[in-house]
Amino acid sequence: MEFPFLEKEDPELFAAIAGEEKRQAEGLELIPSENYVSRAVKEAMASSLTNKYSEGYPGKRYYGGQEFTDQVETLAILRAKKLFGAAYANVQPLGGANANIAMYMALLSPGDTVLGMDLSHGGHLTHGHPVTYLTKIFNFVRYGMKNIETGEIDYDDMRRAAKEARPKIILAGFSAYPRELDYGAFVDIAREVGAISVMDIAHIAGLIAGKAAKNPFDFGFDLMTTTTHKTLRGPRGGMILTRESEEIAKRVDKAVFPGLQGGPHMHQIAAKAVAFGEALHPSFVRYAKQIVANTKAMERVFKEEGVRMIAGGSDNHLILLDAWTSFGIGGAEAESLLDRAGITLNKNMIANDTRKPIDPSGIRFGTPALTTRGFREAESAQIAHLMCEVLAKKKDATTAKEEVKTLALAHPIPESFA
Ligand code: DSN
Repeated sequence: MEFPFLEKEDPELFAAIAGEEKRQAEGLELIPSENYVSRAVKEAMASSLTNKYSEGYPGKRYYGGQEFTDQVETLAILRAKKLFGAAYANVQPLGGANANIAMYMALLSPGDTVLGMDLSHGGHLTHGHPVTYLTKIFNFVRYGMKNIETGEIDYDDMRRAAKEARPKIILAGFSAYPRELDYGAFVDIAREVGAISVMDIAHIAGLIAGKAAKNPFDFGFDLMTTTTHKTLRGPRGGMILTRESEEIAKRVDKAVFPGLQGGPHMHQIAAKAVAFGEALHPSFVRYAKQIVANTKAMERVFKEEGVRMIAGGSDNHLILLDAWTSFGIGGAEAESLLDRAGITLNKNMIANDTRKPIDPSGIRFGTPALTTRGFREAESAQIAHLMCEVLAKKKDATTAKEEVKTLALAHPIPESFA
């Protein structure tokens, strides 16, 4: 992307951005929560909408001059509802954590209980990890996997915990779990104990939108929270979707504004609208299905190589690999070795990890960004082989980097995404 004014007016800052543009173009991006957004999304983000204050919602604002911002936000809401089959959408949350916090504020009183997935089993910090301030306000009870080798969730234990703790929210969703959840079981348990069922779809929103994963709303979930910038391939931001309850949707709107946020970032909301429009296009179904096909191609290689994957493999866009058991190196060293080879991913705790978060046993990676670049099964398998060679120290990082560069150059970021 060209930045003619920035280059002239602030060369120091321009150099940093140019460096990052080059890094993204020449390396292979395997962090499963990252992607390349389209030029159209970037143009909306860079628009004059960033100049505008628009506290409130379409038709009910606290400042004048909202003729066009109302059009922008209404478009984003309409497209979000269509994409996920929701009756209501709030597109103002600034990110996924903000969306989850607003969801808690909307549905809970201080001291209420949430039943959510353990972080080390794939959950998220905002699902109740003790390092967050959320745990000073609400009570979090956790569930996890029954079988780490298959990824099966312990639904019996979840039911028992729900009956004992009587949570107000049963929260599904994850940031490092590679299997489909049994949504029917979540909804059944929530209804048995009178809880509201919420699914945090941040990681798989694009797979749901592209029909490569099931839609929790089809199973009766009450609410979904999400980011818009991962598999959904939109700008950095969040969103809250309500399946049918107007009363819940009104509580969500009040929690987002004025409860937690001030003026919405209308340039980001415009970019969300653009991304939702792209995700409604039939080509997005092909994209989402290719993400999963590419993960499966990597999974096959790791299985052949006898590498231990948490949950035994993947049904979605990400793989969690046990580097410690498979290669005798910690996650930090694995991340660093691959980084030097031009393959970017992140170290990650695994269930029942014996190591520390700063140097855990696992690495987490996935295929959304590679798929945007046009990688298919053969190249995905080639990357998995290369990763095994580097992690087993059969190939040094410098040699691997040449191979990575050749792969990256053969699959440049498409012009409409560069
Ligand atoms: N940081 C996000 C991820 O990488 O999954 C979740 O917050």
